[in-house]
Amino acid sequence: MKHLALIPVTVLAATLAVACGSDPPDRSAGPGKVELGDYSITMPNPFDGPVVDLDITNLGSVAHELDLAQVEPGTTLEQAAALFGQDHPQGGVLIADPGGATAIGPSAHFGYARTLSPGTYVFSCHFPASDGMNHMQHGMIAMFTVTDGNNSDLPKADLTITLGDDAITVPSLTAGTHVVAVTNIGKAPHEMNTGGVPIGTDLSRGEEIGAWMEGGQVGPPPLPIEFPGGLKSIAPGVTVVLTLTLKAEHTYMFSDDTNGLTALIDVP
Ligand SMILES: [Cu+2]
Repeated sequence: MKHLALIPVTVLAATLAVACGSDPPDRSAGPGKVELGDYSITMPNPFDGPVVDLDITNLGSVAHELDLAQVEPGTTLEQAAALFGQDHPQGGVLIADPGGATAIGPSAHFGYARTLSPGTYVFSCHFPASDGMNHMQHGMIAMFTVTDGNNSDLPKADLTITLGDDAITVPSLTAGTHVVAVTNIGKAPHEMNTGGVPIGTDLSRGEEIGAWMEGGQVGPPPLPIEFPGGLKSIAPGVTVVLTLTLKAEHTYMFSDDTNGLTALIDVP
């Protein structure tokens, strides 16, 4: 499980804001809007799946993640929060860890679309806050139900990134917004942390970013960094369609830290 200590250390490496209404699923076309705040997650519930298409905006002042877990139906938010407070959550109410989204920077607009089997899911953010607690402990957790009634397809992708056991393969990229199908073609689970810095930045300074994030992202980052959103560990054969917005004149790193794989791409 990847619920703790998830800050990518390479650079290149309130209240519970829970959308828990009982409205019928929205069967209108188009992605569901998800808004991230400091520290809240606002999203549709229930969600008419099994294709879950989310249009995510970070309205907060710091980067957030969306850890994703499938839990037993009937699990309470308190039970889920208690589970994710463990170092290695397992058993109990937890059914699966399908793989959510890695760091999404302030003001970033990010798309996350995939198939999820009908069930009960929890999004939460485990990034450290400056007071020693994490964002989830400040209320950044939301539970949602995925139903099985929608026949919509995954968004059509413009580009493909493959996560293999020996390499991350990324095509040449241009500035702007891209719809990217990310597929795990390997035999092991793989993740894709994503970060961008101005071309020419000393990449060995990545650890400074890691330390700044561990400290709760207080003040400006030690060097300019973009977090367009990435993908937590997905199982072999899984495809998630991400919408990524890339800045010109930046070097982007796509990294699978667990497996020590990286791909560096300059966006002109
Ligand atoms: Cu957060």
